[in-house]
Amino acid sequence: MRFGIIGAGMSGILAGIKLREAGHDFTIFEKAASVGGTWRDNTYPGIACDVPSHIYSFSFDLNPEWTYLSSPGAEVLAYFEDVTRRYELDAHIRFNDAVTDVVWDTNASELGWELTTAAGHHERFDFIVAATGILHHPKRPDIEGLDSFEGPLFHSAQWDHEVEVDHKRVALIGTGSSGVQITGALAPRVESLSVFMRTAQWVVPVDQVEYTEEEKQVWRTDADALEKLHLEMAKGFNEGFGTEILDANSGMTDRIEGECMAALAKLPDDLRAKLTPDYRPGCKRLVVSHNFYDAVQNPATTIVKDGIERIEPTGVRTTDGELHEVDVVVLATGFQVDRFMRPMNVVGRNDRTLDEVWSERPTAYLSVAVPEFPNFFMLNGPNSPVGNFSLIQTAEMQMDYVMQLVELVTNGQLEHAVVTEDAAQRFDDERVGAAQNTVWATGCNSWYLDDRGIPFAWPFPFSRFESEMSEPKLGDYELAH
Ligand code: N01
Repeated sequence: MRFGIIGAGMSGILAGIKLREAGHDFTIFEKAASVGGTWRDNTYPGIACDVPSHIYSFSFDLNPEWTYLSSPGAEVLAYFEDVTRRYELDAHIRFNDAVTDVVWDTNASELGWELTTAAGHHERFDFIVAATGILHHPKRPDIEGLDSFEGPLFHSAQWDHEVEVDHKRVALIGTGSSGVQITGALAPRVESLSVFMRTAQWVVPVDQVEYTEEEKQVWRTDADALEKLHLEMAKGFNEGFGTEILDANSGMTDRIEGECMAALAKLPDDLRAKLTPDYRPGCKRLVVSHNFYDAVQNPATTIVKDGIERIEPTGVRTTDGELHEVDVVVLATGFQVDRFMRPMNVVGRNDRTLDEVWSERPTAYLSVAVPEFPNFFMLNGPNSPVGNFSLIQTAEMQMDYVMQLVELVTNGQLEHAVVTEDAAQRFDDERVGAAQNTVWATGCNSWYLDDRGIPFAWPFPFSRFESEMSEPKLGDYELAH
């Protein structure tokens, strides 16, 4: 069996490790020159993983060396590079070659996927694992005059390190997780930081916990202690952020609100008024920060709540008529979360393209499979659990599920792993129903919402995801004749 893996970020690396372990033949296609995905691309000042590092690690490769509870982005990237090296994946990765087409070929005697890259490379595979990420395509905001700005202007995920920001006047548009981390890092460095905040965010204050040499030494020498830490943290996060948070009126939601309100209460009145949200915590992804409340009180920082009228050559004009003159504009405006592997041309059975199937919005049976796309799986695909917990754990569960489907194909129980239309529709109907009862649907705008305003993330308790991924339901797949 031959596997084509698309993407050498966290999930693609995981897929390679699992396939290598099982003795399969695979190639990982990576459009960039190195591994790491989002952690390679996002290098903005202040970047850190706000999910604790000891759960943002592969369960089979825990890392005693994490420096902080939430370690800096460069450290997370170094971890993935190190894993790639130690599991000898480099030789399997085709760098600097984007996949352009993946077509289910029915002409050859053996059915399979014909994969083509931008460089004109063709290869045939029995299975495809699309590990292309969710937060991948930067979203440029629809603001008039964006191209008229005379100075440097760039997206948070495409930070231009050639541009000097120290002692400069900087405009930062967007206050999601990226914008808040950038605010914390830039405020002490710049002449002025104008933070354009369209909607106040719930920002949970946390301590920045640095691990001591003694703690690391324990984890280096006692694998059980390290695993216990990982399991306990994962349990807490999955129960809390994977389950309890779904309920807008849960005790956890109230506790989070209390913590944020206590931090807000220490701010001057005008700042508190600007920064206090008017929706339930958890409706948008919670932002977590150890330095945001200090940064907003830095004399260099101004929180601008007036809407943006347009960008002009010298700055940002707000709806009150004021021109905020700046040297640099940073767009921390998020990602196009409905793209997934597209614009890749993916053509399944009966010439159905993924673009057609997803013409309204992307969906996937149990977040992994799409009808008419045999032996084609996604990691962190549409309807996956997302939020304030580890996407690594999600991808690991999805990959274990995929490996079981592969086994069903290799042992002949399935001719190909292709989910039935009926099963996919049933899942989607239930998912959409459940999604409308979650905190995400309680009156805020966020990247969790689809074009109809319905949350697309996994809306059930995390335990249900674990149970669905533990074993494929054979009856939901087309059985071998
Ligand atoms: O993007 P976002 P992000 N005019 O979409 C604003 C992950 N992540 O890159 O709230 C003005 O959350 C928009 O305003 P509003 C994490 O999953 C993880 O920050 O829509 N403003 C909002 O403030 C996260 O959730 C880590 O009113 C405009 C911001 O831009 C996800 O990435 C770190 C605008 C976009 O926020 C995305 O976070 C960083 C406009 N036209 C990110 N358009 C970890 O530590 C948009 N905005 C793991």
